[in-house]
Amino acid sequence: MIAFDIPDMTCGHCKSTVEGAVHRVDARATIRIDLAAKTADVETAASAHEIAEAITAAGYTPHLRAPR
Ligand SMILES: [Cu+2]
Repeated sequence: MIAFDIPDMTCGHCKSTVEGAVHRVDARATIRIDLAAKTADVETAASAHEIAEAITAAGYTPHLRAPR
């Protein structure tokens, strides 16, 4: 699992924008977003770098957390 903090994600619209960005990289990705905690957990075959770039291109600032 790849875990990101995305502090500039604030509402349901942000959530769906980030989900869409991840799914454009990997349509089979599973993404779990906690808006209160401003975190996104992603299960994907894509690399953390690819996912982070897509989220950045969508206008957000992902910070990779250490893998758990
Ligand atoms: Cu928003």
